[in-house]
Amino acid sequence: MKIGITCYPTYGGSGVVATELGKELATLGHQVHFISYAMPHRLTHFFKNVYYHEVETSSYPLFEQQLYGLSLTSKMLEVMEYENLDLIHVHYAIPHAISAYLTKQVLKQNNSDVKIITTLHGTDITLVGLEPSFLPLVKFSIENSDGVTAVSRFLKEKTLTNYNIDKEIEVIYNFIDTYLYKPDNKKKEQLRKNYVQNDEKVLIHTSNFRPVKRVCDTIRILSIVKKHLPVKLLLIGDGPDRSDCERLVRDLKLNDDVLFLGKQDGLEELLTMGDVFIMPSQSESFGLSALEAMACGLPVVSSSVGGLPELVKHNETGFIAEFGDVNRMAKYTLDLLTNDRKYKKFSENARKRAVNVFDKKLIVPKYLEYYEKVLGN
Ligand code: GMT
Repeated sequence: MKIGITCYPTYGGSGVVATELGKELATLGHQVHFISYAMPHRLTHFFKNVYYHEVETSSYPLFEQQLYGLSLTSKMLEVMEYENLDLIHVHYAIPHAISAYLTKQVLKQNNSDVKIITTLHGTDITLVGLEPSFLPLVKFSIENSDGVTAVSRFLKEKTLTNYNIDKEIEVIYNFIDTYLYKPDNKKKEQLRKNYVQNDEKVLIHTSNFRPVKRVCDTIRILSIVKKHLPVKLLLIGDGPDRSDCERLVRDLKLNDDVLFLGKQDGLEELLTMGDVFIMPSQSESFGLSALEAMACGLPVVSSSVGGLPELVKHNETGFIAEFGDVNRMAKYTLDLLTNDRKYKKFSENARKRAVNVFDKKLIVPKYLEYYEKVLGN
């Protein structure tokens, strides 16, 4: 197949899923054309069968706002003209799905066609898409995609009810390369020497530090756990809430206990040095970073919002608690860190669940089957 993929190229989970999917499809022999405003950050080097088309935006003084959606449509049309794609798969509805729809309409004028598949990832449905300025277009673009997938059952239900849509939506979970993301005790020991003392436990959180992630809650959880055992919190990533978090750390006098590592590549290595992964989000359609941690053998203590209960099996691969309930999350964390047998069992369960349910070898074929279905093959 010849497949176009549009996604946000930066650090967000939707871009990661889109890029890893494209790389896998290319490995399977399909031709993949990424169309975006920058090179997706996981396209680190040359991959056979992968092409990248950069969307240029105009900075003409009349346009106070950038017209990205229109520039993207033009680039999709250009790629279609020269590459004759079978389908365009857009990740994150806004504005990608509407640009793809426009592309399809222009092609129709020339008696040509392309199938459009939209994958809904999270805040495109639960937050941004609900803003009155976006809602009608998000609804329209979902209704007029040839195929729609959602990354959890939760997100599918939210889409159908919040937008009053009557459309088949296929649930295809996020996936992980469990060969790359795996427990590694040797690496764990080496890395820990750089950050923590021998007897200290390590809590890890990775995110883009947006308010929905509630990163400050990870610090509150640490401050409770720390009263009972030596422990450090590694915060990986950056974003709007970082300054608030740093302020809270100073207020609670936890300067030596919370390490801000900023944006990092090579997460698969850093995660191996953690003991428990903390995800206290207020909204989370799936929780890809929790899956990355599970694949590395880290039990997850998370909130119970959105699609998280579909990923984290309570009292088996970790624990879930109501969002904001830092006392309960701290209690669960302590329970894991003070009971070696339980910890070992949960760690094994987390790894097993990642391998048996969410490995890329199981999920990527589901996308391919869905492509075939939409193409009518
Ligand atoms: O919806 C977002 O906030 C953006 C998106 C992203 O690009 O990071 O995140 C969502 O997509 C991920 C990949 O499918 C999911 O694992 C995340 O749970 C989801 N984020 C939220 O729902 C907040």
